[in-house]
Amino acid sequence: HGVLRVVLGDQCSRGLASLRDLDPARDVVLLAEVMGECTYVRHHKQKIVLVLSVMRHFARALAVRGVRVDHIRLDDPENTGTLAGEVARAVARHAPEGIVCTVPGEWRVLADMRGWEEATGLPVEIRDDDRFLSDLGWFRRWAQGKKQLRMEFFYREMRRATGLLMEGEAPAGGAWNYDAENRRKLEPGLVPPAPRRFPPDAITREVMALVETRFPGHFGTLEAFAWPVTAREAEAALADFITARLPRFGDYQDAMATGEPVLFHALLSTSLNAGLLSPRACCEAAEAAWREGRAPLNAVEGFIRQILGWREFVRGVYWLKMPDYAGLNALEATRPLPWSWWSGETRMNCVAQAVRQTRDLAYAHHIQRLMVTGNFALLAGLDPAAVNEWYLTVYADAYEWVELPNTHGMAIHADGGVMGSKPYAASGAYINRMSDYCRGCAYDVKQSTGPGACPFNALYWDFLARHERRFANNPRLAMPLQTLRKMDPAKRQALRDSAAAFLAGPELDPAAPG
Ligand code: FAD
Ligand code: DLZ
Ligand code: SF4
Repeated sequence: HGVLRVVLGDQCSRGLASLRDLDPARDVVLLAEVMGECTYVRHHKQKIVLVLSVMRHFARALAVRGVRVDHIRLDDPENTGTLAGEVARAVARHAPEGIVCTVPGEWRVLADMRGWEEATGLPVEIRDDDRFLSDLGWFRRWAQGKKQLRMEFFYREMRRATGLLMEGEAPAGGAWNYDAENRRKLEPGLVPPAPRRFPPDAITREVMALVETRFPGHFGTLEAFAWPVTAREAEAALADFITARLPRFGDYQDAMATGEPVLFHALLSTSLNAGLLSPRACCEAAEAAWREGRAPLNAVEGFIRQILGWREFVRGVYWLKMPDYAGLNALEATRPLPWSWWSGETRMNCVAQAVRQTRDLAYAHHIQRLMVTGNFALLAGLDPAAVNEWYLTVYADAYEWVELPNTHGMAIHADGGVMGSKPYAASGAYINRMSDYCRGCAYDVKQSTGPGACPFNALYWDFLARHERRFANNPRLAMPLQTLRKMDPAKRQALRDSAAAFLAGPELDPAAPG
């Protein structure tokens, strides 16, 4: 009668808190594949394959080490379909003296977990998830009394606390942030190296077949599935990134290019978020590459900032602000999601590229998420709940703790400025500067009004005009707002008419054709 140790699909880490004092002679580890977790949003097929395959590989690795594993498969005829149901059944099977879990990555699951004690009549210990570089109590104290939470200041504290890229008390190289050097467009002739792929093994192939039969209507295709599904594969993916792409990660961090979905990005978020890779290992590998002269400081600092800064910061914001955070809608946006976000059928080439790539890979890099679909959602005033659901559905790395602050906060400003001091609104000129998409587009990025004009242009001015009063005192929007105020009224009206015509037109149709 040992302890029942519950491990969720994104908790498949050797050092997980709830596995730490495991007694192999007495305890049982429960891993449960359940319909409820596969369908609370209609996840991309690759995400379900990823999570279930990671669970199956992890269960096998634990069993090999002599741990008693109770692994419930999705197609087990007795499967109740919920985590709570499977915990109850496991309690009946093993009669443990208690249950030990680790705080999950979503508020929804934590609320459920808090009910397990009453449901089972057993003590349930919910341990902090310490697979992060910061601690939530510390974040809460750091945030206390601050009018605005700024990632940059949090990040500096984290650099000091961890010693990463520090030279004594000073930041390596003399500056905290080299973002200004990270703004290059992909030059013609520069071909990014193909990232290492991890083709499905027998276990993954079995899960792929299961997912095709059980979730045929879910978004996405499986053909290109190549994600790491074990810790060993994730380490190989990290090594591949550090040698092949990190040196140019900084320069091209904001670039977008047709047919180049990855560029010099890491492709590590699925592994980090599922628990196959530790954030510290990623940062240390990058720092070592710099110290040994294998990668420049702007690249290494930029990469470490994403993990040590942004990733930790969004998690802090999520747990600080939930559950109210999810319901915020500061800009009172209500428009339904256009069907083209599922079909990829839109004349806007940048959006079509992002959606089609997302369908095939369950991946888009940060600038595509933020400045193409995110920017579109912001400017067109798409309903935040629908936008959030889309982002949580379509990316293989999406769990609410990281998806929600990025979407709600960074991309669409639904949180009214908790995450960022200004909305990331941009016209077509930004996308044209950072990508080659506009060359292949049916719309003209140089035009602002009329049916052939890039929709981002009129939408941008329309957005500012709609929210002119709200942003009147925002210093970071002072310049464009002044331009708007000085604009010839006829021009301003033409922009607003163009935006209105676009928003009422077929591109925004929420329903599938036919
Ligand atoms: P790289 O660009 O190579 O970055 C390296 C690592 O840094 C990533 O693996 C990731 O762990 C971390 N990172 C970078 N930016 C962020 C960020 N803003 N927040 C948190 N971690 C970051 N990331 C997710 O992991 N899950 C999500 O559901 C998610 N949803 C997003 C939604 C929107 C609207 C936006 C704008 C961003 C979102 N991001 C999300 C952040 C970021 O886009 C992805 O982490 C990144 O694209 C993953 O690809 P990569 O591993 O190649 O990242
Ligand atoms: C995402 C996911 C999926 C698709 N399936 C399962 C599952 O069958 N069993 C499980 O324990 N976890 C799964 N997960 C991950 C959970 O949804 C995740 O733990 C929560 O979203 C909290 O991050
Ligand atoms: Fe996107 Fe506008 Fe460029 Fe077309 S012209 S690709 S819609 S930014």
